[in-house]
Amino acid sequence: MIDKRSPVPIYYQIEEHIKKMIDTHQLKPGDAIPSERELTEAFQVSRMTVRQAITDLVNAGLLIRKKGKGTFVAEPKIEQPLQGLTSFTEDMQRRGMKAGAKILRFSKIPSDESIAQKLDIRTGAAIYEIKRIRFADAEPMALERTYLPAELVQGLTADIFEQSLYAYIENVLHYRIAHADQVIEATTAGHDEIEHLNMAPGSPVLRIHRLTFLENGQPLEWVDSAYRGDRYKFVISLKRD
Ligand code: 16G
Repeated sequence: MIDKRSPVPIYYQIEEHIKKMIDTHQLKPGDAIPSERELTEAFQVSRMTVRQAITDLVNAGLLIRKKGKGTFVAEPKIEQPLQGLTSFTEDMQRRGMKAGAKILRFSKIPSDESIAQKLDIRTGAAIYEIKRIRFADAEPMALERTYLPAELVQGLTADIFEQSLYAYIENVLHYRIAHADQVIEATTAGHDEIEHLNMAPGSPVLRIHRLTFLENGQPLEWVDSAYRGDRYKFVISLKRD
């Protein structure tokens, strides 16, 4: 399985070998992979070579190193389609997972200039500010800060955000959510993500900004969220016209 005369570097051949075992389910999420020593003996290569292969797979998110315990096969990342304006709750339901939320902040405050501009309200007008952790089953996936114009969505309470905001907007307030502008960029975990998403300092985070509009063109929400880079990937199918 490892060809030492091949021009393909040996560490790369080991990576491909482990990847294949994951793809073919010989190694499943949560399984421990053999120790460096065992792999060194099995492949008859240096420990450095084995370590390089494993480090690459850890960096690619396919394996996880747990201090003092060993190296394990990672859970596959959640694939989030980029088409369609959906809520976190709907996304989880579609995957057969349970959406959860933990509210860290719920307050009604005067908007600063920057949020006011985005929500197209005057500076100082009341807004709701909600900070919550979003869970897929019991696993924390994202940290979300949501800002809504208080005049538009009167009577909001914290428990609405433990369930689905979009369900409340559509089924109780009977507004039609129409479209959104969204930006995704790569960053690393800050203090908040390290604390609330159980991430190690420096871990990758996908930061997403969403400005959502109602059918009449009025901005409904400005959302600043951070998704775990080790658990999420975004997919889209493209058509050339
Ligand atoms: C998603 C949206 C967020 C929206 C929330 C409503 C992104 C990046 N963000 O998390 O803008 O407020 O869904 O979810 O997709 P809910 O209806 O489950 O409360």
